[in-house]
Amino acid sequence: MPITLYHHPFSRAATAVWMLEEVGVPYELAFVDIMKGGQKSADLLALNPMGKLPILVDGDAVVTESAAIGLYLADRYSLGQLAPAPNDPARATYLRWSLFAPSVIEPGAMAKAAHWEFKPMQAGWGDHEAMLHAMESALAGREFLLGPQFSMADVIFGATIRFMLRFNMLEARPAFVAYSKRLAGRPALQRAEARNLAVAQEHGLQV
Ligand SMILES: N[C@@H](CCC(=O)N[C@@H](CS)C(=O)NCC(=O)O)C(=O)O
Repeated sequence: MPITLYHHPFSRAATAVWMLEEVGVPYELAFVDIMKGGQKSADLLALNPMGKLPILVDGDAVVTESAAIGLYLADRYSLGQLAPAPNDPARATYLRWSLFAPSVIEPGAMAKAAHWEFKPMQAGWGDHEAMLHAMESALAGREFLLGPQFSMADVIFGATIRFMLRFNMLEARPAFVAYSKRLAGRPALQRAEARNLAVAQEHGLQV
């Protein structure tokens, strides 16, 4: 049975398509009209009580949370390639930046954009300048987060950077812009963008 991704092209599910294209397993997309609240249907709430996309179903496995979907797919279908094996020291760097994206960059950028009041010592995403510096240090002198080796961490971390740059939620520092351009050269990302666009057109969505 192929993997099913509950999907809308203007959601984080678009990144999950990139993840699936990188691992190269067969999958099908189940369109969910998030504008009409399809993600809050009883069937989908049973899969994700948050009522959000993306949701990936692979046999008996149900995975939600974009980063978890990427980590799951890489471990399950590309261990030793897109995911360093558990006994590989590179796994530490891999996990570190994969989790940094949803736990620090996403709330950190949102906090800045929405002018949240918070104490950096108490908020898990901390000080904004420190976050930017940490991100730059992760990329300094490297083609990808693990060096020359592209990994699923680049999809997770990179998709977050690309989204934030696109919507002016992240300072366009040279390291981020250059990394984003390197990622744009990934054939799997190009296939994913074409597939997301095709779904948008099929459903008459304005791109
Ligand atoms: N932390 C979740 C966030 C998921 C999320 O916020 N999804 C949005 C689309 S990008 C959604 O489904 N929004 C519809 C809603 O909240 O009703 C993840 O990384 O997957």
